[in-house]
Amino acid sequence: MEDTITAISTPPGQGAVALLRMSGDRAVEIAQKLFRGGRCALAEFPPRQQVLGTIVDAGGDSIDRVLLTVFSAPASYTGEDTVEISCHGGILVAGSILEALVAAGARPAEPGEFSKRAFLNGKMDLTQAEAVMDLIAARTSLALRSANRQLEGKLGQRVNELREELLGALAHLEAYIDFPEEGIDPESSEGICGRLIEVAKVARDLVATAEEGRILREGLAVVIAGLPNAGKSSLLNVMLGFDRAIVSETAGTTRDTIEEMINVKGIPVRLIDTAGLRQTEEQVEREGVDRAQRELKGADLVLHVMDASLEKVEQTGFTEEESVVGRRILVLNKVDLGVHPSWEKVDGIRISCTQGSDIDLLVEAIFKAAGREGLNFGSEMIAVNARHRECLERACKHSEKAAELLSGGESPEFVAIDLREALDAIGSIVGKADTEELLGEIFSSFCIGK
Ligand SMILES: Nc1nc2c(ncn2[C@@H]2O[C@H](COP(=O)(O)OP(=O)(O)OP(=O)(O)O)[C@@H](O)[C@H]2O)c(=O)[nH]1
Ligand SMILES: [Mg+2]
Repeated sequence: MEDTITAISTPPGQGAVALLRMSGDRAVEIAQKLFRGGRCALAEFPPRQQVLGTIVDAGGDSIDRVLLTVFSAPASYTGEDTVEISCHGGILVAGSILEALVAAGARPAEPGEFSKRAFLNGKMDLTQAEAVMDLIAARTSLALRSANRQLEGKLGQRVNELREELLGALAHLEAYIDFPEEGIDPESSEGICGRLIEVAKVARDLVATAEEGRILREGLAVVIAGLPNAGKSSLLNVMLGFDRAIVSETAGTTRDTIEEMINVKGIPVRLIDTAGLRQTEEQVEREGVDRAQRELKGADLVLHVMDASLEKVEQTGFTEEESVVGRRILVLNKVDLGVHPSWEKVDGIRISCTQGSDIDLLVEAIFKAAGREGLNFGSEMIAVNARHRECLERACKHSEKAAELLSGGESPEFVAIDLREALDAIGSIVGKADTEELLGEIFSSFCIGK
């Protein structure tokens, strides 16, 4: 972390302003080399106050008029001295300033390096650093709220509580390891077991939110499928609100899968239009059908579109395997043309894409189907990601194993192995996976003399 790093923090492209960031011990010194303006040297200028001036290149030619702000360590995002430069938002302007900063001694930052430094400098734990990315990537209000909770440290807090429990249990065990002649009395053993089982339970509850986490971060995969000409592409278009896919009366129009993100009452949904399912000799269409079938395999939900104006056929286009996919909504389309009597008793959502009628019923059904996945993560809105899930599952397994060994009368050394594994797994969630702290814990909170 000795380098001073810099990057353009705003997205590439043309805009009113762009922002460059520079962080590290030499940030102020490097900025000073290129900055002309202000009533005093930047090092003396009050932090967090903008100063107007000009950035010049190595030859002294001005690049742009800018507003510059100094954040003195540790009161900055990274915890280091940081300089932010707001310039005009042109690709060349921001790029030239970046080049000048690098020429003056800064190093181009790697992706996520500012947040990584924030973590290493103790500004945030790992879950919070991850939440920064979630926040930026959030596409619905629900995803945003969940990311914000995590950024506030809610998940970190819960994980730290688990960690404390494990550390406490381990501290107890360590004492017995140090004085083996004493042996663990049954009461202590029971107490430790109870703690471990409780940790495993809470960890498992958190694991259960991983599905919500996945949906909020990646979106619910909703695949529109069915026979050719049923109106699948029309459905995609009407749900998107613009003509994204080609619609035509020719069966077999869509070949490539077409994916767009929509917002279903706060739930991000990846809506995927596919080729009509039918046997075909035509090579390109067959590739389309293959692609449709691949999407169906990864679907969270299938919107099975049928033409309700035609007589109901047993042939659905789905293979036997696809037909048993549990989550499917039958969509009976083209009701404006009249519904064929054979559909009378069939349970499905009746819509017309051309008239846009009852699409809201379908949206409601999608929302409900997503709800079945349990998008109910309580008021705390904690929804773990895949990494957290893996760590939590590991912690769960080892806590339970340790409890089992302990209650089976295993020696404390043996039990401690699993306990440390559990602790390591839990610690990796927030980025504390060392055993250094354990020593402190043992001697500060534990009375050896018992
Ligand atoms: N009357 C009526 N026609 C519709 C409706 N929805 C779609 N259509 C028509 O049905 C035809 C096929 O629509 P598409 O959306 O292309 O059907 P598709 O399922 O995507 O077809 P493929 O891509 O070939 O599998 C077009 O002529 C649409 O205008 C509807 O609700 N009512
Ligand atoms: Mg189509």
